[in-house]
Amino acid sequence: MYDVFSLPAIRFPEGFLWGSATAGHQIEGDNIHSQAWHNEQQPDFYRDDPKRATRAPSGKACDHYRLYREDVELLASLGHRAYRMSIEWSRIEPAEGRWDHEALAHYLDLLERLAGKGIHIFVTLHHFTHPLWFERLGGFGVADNRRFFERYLAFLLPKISPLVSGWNVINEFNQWGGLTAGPAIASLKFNMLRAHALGYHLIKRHSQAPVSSAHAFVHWFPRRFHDDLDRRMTAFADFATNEFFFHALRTGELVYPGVDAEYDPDVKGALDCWSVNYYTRHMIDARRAGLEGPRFRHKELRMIPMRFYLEEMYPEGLIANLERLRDYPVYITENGCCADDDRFRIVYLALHLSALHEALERGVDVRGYLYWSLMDNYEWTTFIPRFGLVAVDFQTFRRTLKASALFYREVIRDNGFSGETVRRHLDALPTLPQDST
Ligand code: IFM
Repeated sequence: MYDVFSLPAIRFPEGFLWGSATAGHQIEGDNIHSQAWHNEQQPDFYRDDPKRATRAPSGKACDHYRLYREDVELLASLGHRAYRMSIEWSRIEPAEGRWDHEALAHYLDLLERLAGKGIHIFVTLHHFTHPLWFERLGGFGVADNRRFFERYLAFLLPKISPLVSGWNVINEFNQWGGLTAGPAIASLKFNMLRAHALGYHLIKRHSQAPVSSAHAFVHWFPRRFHDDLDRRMTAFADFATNEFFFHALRTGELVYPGVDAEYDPDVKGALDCWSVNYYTRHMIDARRAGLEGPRFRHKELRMIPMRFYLEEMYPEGLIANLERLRDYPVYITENGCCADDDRFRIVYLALHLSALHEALERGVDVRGYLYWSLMDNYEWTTFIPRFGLVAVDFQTFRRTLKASALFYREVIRDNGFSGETVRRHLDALPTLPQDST
């Protein structure tokens, strides 16, 4: 364990943007026209969990669609100056070509309230979910379907642009398909790069605010550091999930293992900043079919009562990876942990913010940090991983501040912190149970 009480005092640059992030489907509730909602109703949804111990449908999630006014007040009371949220395409266009003006008015009211509090708003235009009708047409898997996304953006962007201070066209598509090579996955990734570029150029017609797509930056490392095969496969994993994306946006070259490279001038330079979501590191084992290794046994501590892929904390990964992104300003658009013991979140925050500061000192132009997530929410198939600074009771939807929210509020107020700040909010270091599953 690190000694977070002895961390040296750090201060971030003047004007550094502090805040938090959420996504529509994970907090709003009743997102009934989306493909995700539809999938959650199918018996097949429980195939990996026949006893329904961990999986659950999103249902009312945090009931944020109803409680958004209170949530804006909450954000402001916690001192957040920036907020990343997504707009649900399936609410705005529930049936093909039919616009729901009430849903649009809802989002405009939310954006106006946030702006009224002086909060810098980052909007994600596609955060994993889209209308069921679009999914049934093949979604982004069909290249020609980009025209539906284009039509939606052409409707939405002029209306919301004056209120938006930063854009993510698509969330984390760089990880889709995992560590597979070959034509099917390459074609999906190329489609997504082109959908990103389409969004980028459309936004530019309406907005001066910086545009990117949020990149899930996974830090891969070899199971056996001396082993050539593990190291080569680690390089492959890094290319398949990270580098293909950076390379395409920098050069316009769409390169992926198993297919001929393509060149698309619209993709080249289609970004104003890097938008980085960073959580943990992941082990690569060349001798396993899926390549993903286990965790180090001595680090198999459980932060929540289920196996979860985001449990191996590695703050240094922020430094190593951000150093690869020196050519544009960087926003951390997600970073967080899902421990039940909130004290661990304070440790996680203290270490990751220290690492982030070190990346700044090494010359990376980091402009802001958005913690994932403002509140406990729906983690796609389950409510068990709790990422929130604010606890949500999923029966009553009551919000309760955690100690980490107060720690983070002080970090924001002081534009930095020291080991002393940590001590004021953390009575003792957390202990985590060893994996027993
Ligand atoms: O909850 C997700 C989010 O939707 C995308 N990034 C990772 C988070 C934690 O798993």
